[in-house]
Amino acid sequence: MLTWCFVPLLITAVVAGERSAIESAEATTVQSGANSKSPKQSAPKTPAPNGDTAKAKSPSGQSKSLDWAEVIEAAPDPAVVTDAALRDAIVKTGLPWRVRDKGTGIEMVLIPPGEFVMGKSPGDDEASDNELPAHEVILTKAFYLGRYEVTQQQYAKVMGKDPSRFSDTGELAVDEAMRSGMTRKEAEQAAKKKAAEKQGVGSLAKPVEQVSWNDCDAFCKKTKLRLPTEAEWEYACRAGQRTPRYGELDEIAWHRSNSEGTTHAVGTKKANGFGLYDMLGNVFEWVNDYYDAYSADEQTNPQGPSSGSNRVLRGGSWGSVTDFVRSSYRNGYTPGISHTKLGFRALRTP
Ligand SMILES: [Ca+2]
Repeated sequence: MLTWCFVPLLITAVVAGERSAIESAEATTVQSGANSKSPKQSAPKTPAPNGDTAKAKSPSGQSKSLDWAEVIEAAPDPAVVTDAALRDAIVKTGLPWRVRDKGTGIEMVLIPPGEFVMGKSPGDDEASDNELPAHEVILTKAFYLGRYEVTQQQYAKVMGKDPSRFSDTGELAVDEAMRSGMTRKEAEQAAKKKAAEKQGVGSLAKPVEQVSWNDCDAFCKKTKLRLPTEAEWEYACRAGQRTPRYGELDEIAWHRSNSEGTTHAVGTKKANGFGLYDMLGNVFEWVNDYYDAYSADEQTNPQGPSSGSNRVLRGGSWGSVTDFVRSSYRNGYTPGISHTKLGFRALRTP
């Protein structure tokens, strides 16, 4: 695993560049260099058996059950969670690894407690000043995080509508049909028919976009889910890695140079070491925290600033230049704004 190294801090105010409205908000920053720690390790334990049960046994023999979820796979799959230390940390929680939230159908994986260095990765020359100072973060509680970005179908099921532009039922599809000579009514009917034919696949498996932070908050309040904190998001994204990205960019992420100007179905790029897809790219993900500069202090279960005007966006999008598509990249944006580059991922406390 990676070793801890110490880094001096420096804080520099940076003014956002003039790109598009969202892209300019993608660059308000701070930074440092640092190192790594992976989740605390323990000796390998015998994993709980896979199975369709609502319980998993911890190494101590304790069973924990979840009344809100169905278990898809009790123990972490070594082909997905390839790092033995991460698998041990997952098993040690006594909680099932891969579950489905009964209320929304959202598939989630268990992220175990651990420690990591949050902020600029060592030697990351694409990092901005707002990723500094890198600082130690301790997360003491396990949580379940959506394996994929929330999809259009999942969002519509809860909120009664799909605001996404890149959708067979969205305004873009209707606009295009009208340009080919259909009336609005005909275009809307055609879009609806196409969506029904592609139930669960195609554009319905694309991430929801054109959602504001407020929209995501409303979704969470209706579902007993919540947005991850900024620290939970980065810890989950890194999956024990201290590198700028958890894999080779084009293999893991849809971004400006490979997306052809649109979102893509979730889970079509390679997952990270926790089995999470599209943490980088596809749509930016709103997290719960207000946006502000980092502190150098070690923090335990940080919740972000207690007040502020902007909320944090993470991970870059289908429209982002490559330096935004990194594990430590961050920016703040007004919580009422929606955009085709903005979506989210849901978290559930066990
Ligand atoms: Ca994403």
